[in-house]
Amino acid sequence: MTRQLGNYAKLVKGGRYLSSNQGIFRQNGFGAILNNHCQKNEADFRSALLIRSHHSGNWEKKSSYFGIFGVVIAGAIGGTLLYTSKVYSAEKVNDKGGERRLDLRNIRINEVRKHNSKENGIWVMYKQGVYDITKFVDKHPGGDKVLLAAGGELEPFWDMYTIHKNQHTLDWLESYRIGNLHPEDVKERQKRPVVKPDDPFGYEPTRHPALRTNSSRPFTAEPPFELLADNFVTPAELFFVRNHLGVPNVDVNKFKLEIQGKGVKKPITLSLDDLKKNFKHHTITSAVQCAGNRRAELSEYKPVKGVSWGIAAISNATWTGVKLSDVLTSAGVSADDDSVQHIHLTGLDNDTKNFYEASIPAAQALDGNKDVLLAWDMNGKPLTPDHGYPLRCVVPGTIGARQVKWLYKVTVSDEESKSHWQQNDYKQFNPTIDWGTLDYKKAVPIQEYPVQSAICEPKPNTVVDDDEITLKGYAYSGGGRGILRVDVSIDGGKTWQEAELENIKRPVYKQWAWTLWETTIEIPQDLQGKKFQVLCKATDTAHNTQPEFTSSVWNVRGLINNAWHRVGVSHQQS
Ligand SMILES: Nc1nc2c(c(=O)[nH]1)N[C@H]1C(S)=C(S)[C@@H](COP(=O)(O)O)O[C@H]1N2
Ligand SMILES: [Mo]
Repeated sequence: MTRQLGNYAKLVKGGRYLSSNQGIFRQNGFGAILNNHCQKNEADFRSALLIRSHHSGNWEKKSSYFGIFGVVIAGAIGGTLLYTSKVYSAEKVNDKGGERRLDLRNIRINEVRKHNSKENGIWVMYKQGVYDITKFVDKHPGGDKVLLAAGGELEPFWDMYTIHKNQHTLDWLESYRIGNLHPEDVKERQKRPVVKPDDPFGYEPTRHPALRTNSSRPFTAEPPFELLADNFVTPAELFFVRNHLGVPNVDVNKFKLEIQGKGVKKPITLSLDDLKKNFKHHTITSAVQCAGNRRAELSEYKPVKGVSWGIAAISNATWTGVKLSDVLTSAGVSADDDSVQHIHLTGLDNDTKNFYEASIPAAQALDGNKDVLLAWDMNGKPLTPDHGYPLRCVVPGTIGARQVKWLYKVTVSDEESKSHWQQNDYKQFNPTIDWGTLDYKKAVPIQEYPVQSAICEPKPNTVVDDDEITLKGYAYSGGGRGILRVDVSIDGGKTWQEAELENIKRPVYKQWAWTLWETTIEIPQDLQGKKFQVLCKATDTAHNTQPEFTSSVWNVRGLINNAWHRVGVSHQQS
């Protein structure tokens, strides 16, 4: 491992791809796999770099490359496919990969699923093909991320980055072929989810297999934290999902957005086309974080109620839409009107009695600089069903709960929304208040997020045999405050080292996106051969910093835990 790797600043200025490849290659096992493989074929390696250094896209493009190298497939296969696909993409692809082969046996899907670990072997499926890539992974150790695809299908990982397949990579994959997926399982796999109009959860979409499901009805899931810090822009398929109700079935041709309420001089109803035609389009990059992110750590201290989120109930995307301020202004709403205090946002998801609803301050909604969007696109594509298709409200810097999905009604009012989620949830209390003493009327709804950060790499319980360790993670603050610093410590906070922040051009006073960071820290003599914790804390541009202990932020609903994030690892003398 080399120290220079974590240097994001270098990555962005000149030769980003080159240094980012090297960086990513060296520091995570996945990258290492890729690198080893490619060195065998130096020409490929170089031309791939060449292609990449010619590429001068915007950050989103760059980040997807960044992602490609960091993530995908989670591993060897994906990496190699992605990698080589850039080199050979000019070639005509005669995609024979994964076709049924008469010389090979049929394998049932249950058997494939069992081969999901290094111990049991690593099998993957592509179309009708079954592949055993254990040997490949053995030869190139350290690629933990490959396990995310183990026992499952490759397509969802490829699709995520819309990578072009090519003959070289498909041939390479075929060399690991061991059989055909049993024809009955092929049929089963092709079935679409069954729509059940009478079931409140009758329209749930198919989700990416890498998502870690916390609950299925309503659906809540987070991406594997191992992948989170690999992409500045989280692929939509991996973006965390927090639904309180079933996904509504929306006919976009009949879809209408209503603007109504106090201070609305002319109530308006707009189709999606009206919105797109009549208002100026804006694209922003903004993180969404559930107020319950990192709740699981709070329950380690004392039990709390709620979805047991890990550290990945947060994601970052680009959003395209129109400003809510423009739409409200066109309806004659003015901030000077005393009855204009709160904007209620209502979604189409409901339990037949109640629709999901939340409200935000009118001052925020009417201020064009706050970038509150009515968005139809996420990462340049229409919103997916889980993220609010066809329209959602994006409220930058504010907790996820206010960023209403499947938005169909905007109501201007002199008071807050009366909804359950505004009044009887998403409020914080001091650590002594328990269920017996809790009075929701005594607290205000959480809106802006405080400063937050977490370590995505290393994984808990990693065994390090080097004399240094690389840390990677995210940091984020609400209200448009950016991240000044992320500090990491290996000795419980006695001494600190400043991490490198990913160098991205951001608007100064409205930093809606998260900040990725990384750094390599030396393991001092007295910790060698021992168990210890690495930890991080961020400081935002208002110089707010994270509290040291979960005990001081603990609250009965388990909300906005932003205590220092700690990961236990151990060192083993090599
Ligand atoms: N209509 C509607 N909007 C909603 C929700 C919901 O259940 N219904 N959940 C909210 C919560 S609590 C969060 S954290 C975010 C999550 O957004 P995501 O699923 O796109 O990540 O959506 C918010 N908007
Ligand atoms: Mo949330």
